[in-house]
Amino acid sequence: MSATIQIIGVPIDLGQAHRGVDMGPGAMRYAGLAPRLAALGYHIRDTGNIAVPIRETLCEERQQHYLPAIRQICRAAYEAGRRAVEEGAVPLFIGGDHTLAIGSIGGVTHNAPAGLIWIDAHADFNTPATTLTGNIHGMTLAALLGEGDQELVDVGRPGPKLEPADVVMIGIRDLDPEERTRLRESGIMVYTMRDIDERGVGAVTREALERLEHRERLHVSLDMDCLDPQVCPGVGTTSPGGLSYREAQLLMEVLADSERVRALDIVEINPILDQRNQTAALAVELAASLFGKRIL
Ligand code: 6HN
Ligand code: MN
Ligand code: MN
Ligand code: MN
Repeated sequence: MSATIQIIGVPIDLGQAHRGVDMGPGAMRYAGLAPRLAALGYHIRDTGNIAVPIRETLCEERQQHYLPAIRQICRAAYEAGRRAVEEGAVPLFIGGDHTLAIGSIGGVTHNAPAGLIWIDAHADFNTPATTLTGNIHGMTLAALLGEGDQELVDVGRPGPKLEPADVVMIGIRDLDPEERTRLRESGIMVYTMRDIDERGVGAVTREALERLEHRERLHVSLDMDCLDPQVCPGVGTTSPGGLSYREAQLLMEVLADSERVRALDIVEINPILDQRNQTAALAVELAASLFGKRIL
């Protein structure tokens, strides 16, 4: 019996300002996500996209940065993730912006806790009190830890979904001033780009896995802006000095070796800003590495 990967599309673009992130799920499907993973021996179940209202139809929510709709969509993502896990499948959430992780990680931890590996240029650790943009995709991880808008904190089930000790961040290089203070005081283990420069991504990733040793199951949340914009132009919030193609691959390969990954988000791909779908194609290759593709 081969393991099942369930693809769950979440074409949400309400958590940020750039148009086009809603086309991420299509871009990854066109880049061959399902056949690539099937070739590794998985059974692939694509359950389509979660319904997301078109931005233009939500004018009355603009002032609230689309909080009511985001909450609704995250609740649906939560239920999809919860069900996938209960059915023994590995949920693969394809976005869409990073707000979807409020639902995906909540759903995956519904019946049992999991460790979270957060791979991103950003910490997404703002609250409404610290944000400079108001964009909710910059508040995702704070909400998962119980801070910020209560409506987001309580998606799926009331209260925080993770403890700070359950989270490790990799690739961080772009923090807002007050977000940075919050993060330093949070107790979360953060591996910045400097750590990767100095120690190498392999050593950093192995240490990250050790930090989460108390959690057998891992959820990986992969924001494609963790990569350097030169290899990954198709994201909304680019930040220079990111992971190279091989560094990102090695990160996935070391995570795969652990055999503990039980859920994955791939978020923030913006096909409008991309060149010939290369960011989606790279996302597919990274997913393949995470699910056990071997060079030799
Ligand atoms: N992401 N810190 C910035 C903000 O608007 O709060 C950027 C957030 C980026 C979020 O990339 O998922
Ligand atoms: Mn992010
Ligand atoms: Mn980011
Ligand atoms: Mn505002």
